[in-house]
Amino acid sequence: MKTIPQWQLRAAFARRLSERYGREVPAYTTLVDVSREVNEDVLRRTGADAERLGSIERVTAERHGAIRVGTPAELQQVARIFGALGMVPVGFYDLREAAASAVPVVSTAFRPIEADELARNPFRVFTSMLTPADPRFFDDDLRARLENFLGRRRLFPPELLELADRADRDHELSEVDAERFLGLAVGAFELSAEPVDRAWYQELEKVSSVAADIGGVSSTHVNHLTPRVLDIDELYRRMSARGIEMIDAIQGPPRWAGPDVLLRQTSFRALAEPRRMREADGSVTTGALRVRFGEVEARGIALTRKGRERYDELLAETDRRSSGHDRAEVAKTVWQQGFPDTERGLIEDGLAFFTYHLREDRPRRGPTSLTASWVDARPIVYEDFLPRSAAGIFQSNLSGAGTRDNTREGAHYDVARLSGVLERDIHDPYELYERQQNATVEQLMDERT
Ligand code: OOG
Ligand code: NI
Repeated sequence: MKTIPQWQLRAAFARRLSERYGREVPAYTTLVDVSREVNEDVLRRTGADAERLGSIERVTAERHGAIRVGTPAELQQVARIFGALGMVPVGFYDLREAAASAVPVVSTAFRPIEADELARNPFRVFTSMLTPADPRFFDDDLRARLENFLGRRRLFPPELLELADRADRDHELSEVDAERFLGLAVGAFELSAEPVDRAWYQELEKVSSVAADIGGVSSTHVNHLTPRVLDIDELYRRMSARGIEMIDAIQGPPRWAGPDVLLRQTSFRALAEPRRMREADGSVTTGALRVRFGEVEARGIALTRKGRERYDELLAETDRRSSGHDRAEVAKTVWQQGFPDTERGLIEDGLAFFTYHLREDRPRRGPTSLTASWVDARPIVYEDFLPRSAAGIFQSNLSGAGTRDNTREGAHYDVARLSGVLERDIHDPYELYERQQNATVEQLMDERT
C-alpha cells in the first residue's frame, strides 16, 4: 500500500492552503506571482549567491501562515494537527507586551526543526492563543462570557484529530487517510459561513479586534499566508506599482550593504469580505469583516543571542535617532556603524550561526580555525519570527487600537506555562541553531585530527 510520509503531508497541506487562499484573497495571488518574478530575476542576476540561504525550490514553495485560537484545549488540538505534519512548537512570543495596541495573545510557532526536513519544506504556522484571564483587557463579566462562548465551540472534528494522532505516531498515512486528513485539515482553517453574532463581535472589538477575530466567531481561520522573496524592496516597489497599498514600512533590519540577517517583512490589508451576520432580532443579513491580509518576507542569517542583543540595541538606537528623519536612512547609518558588514565579521564577533565544512584544498596538517581559508562557512537561515515585527504586522491590520487598562497587573504567561498547555516541550530556537552549528564544528575538528 502506498503511504505518504509526513514531509509530503506538510508540503501538500501548505500547497492546498495556498491554492485556497489565493482563490479567496486575489491580492495574495498577485503577491505570490510577483514574489516568483522577483526571485527569478534575483537568480538570473546573482546566480549561485541567490541560493546561499536555501535552494530556489525551497524558497519558491516556502510559506508561513498564522492562526489564532481561544483556549488551551484548542491550542493543544492545533499541536496534534501540526504534529502530524512534522511541525513542533518553537519559541515563545508575548505580543501583549510587544504591541502598543490591544493584542491580548501569547504565541508560538509550529515548524520542522531538522535541517533536512526544513530543506524539504519549511512550512511554519505562527499560532496565537487568546488570554481572557488578563484583566488589563477583560473584566470578570466579559471574561466569563468569553470563556463560556469558547468552551462551547468545536474547531476540529474528532476524525481529523484521530488521523492526526495516527500520522504523528506512524510518521506517515496511507494514501486514502492522507487525502481525508488533508481535506479536513484545510477545511478546519477556512473562513466559516456560519453567521457572526454582530452585537457580540462588536462588544469584543471595542476591547481588541484580535479578541473579536478569535472569540467573536465559532471557528478559526488562516489570517495570512506569507511567501518568501529574495529582494523585498523590489517586491514592495512592484506591488505598489500594481496599485496594492502596502503598509508604510518594511519591518526588521534595514536594507544595507552587509549580510541579510533575521527577517524582513511587510504586509498589505486585505479588502473587507462579505460575511453573514446575525442581528439582535435573530435575522441574518450580510455584513463585511476585514480579517485576512497578505504578508511577504525575506529571510536572512540566524543570529546568536549576542547577535540578537546587538540587533535589539541597533533597533532602539534607530528609534532614538529617527524622530523627524527618514527612518530607513537612519537605520542604514546606525547599522553601518554598529554591525559587521561581512559574514566573516559576523563569525569573528560570534554574532551569527553557520555550519562549517572543510574544503577539498585543505592542507593536510596543522591547527584550524573557523575563519581559515580552507573552511567553508555556510549561513544557517533564520527560521523563526520577531516579536516586534509580529506586533507591527498585527497592529497595521487591526481596525482599531482597542482598549487596555494598564493600571491592572497582567496575567502571567511564560514558555513553561505555554508548554504545559501544549503538553509538549517548546523548543528554544537558539538551542536548535547552536546544535546544528556545533555538530558541524565537531565533525570538522574530528577530520583535522
Ligand atoms: C500573527 C502575526 C505574526 C509574523 O509574520 O510575524 C506573524 C497574526 O497576525 O496572527 O505572522
Ligand atoms: Ni506572518
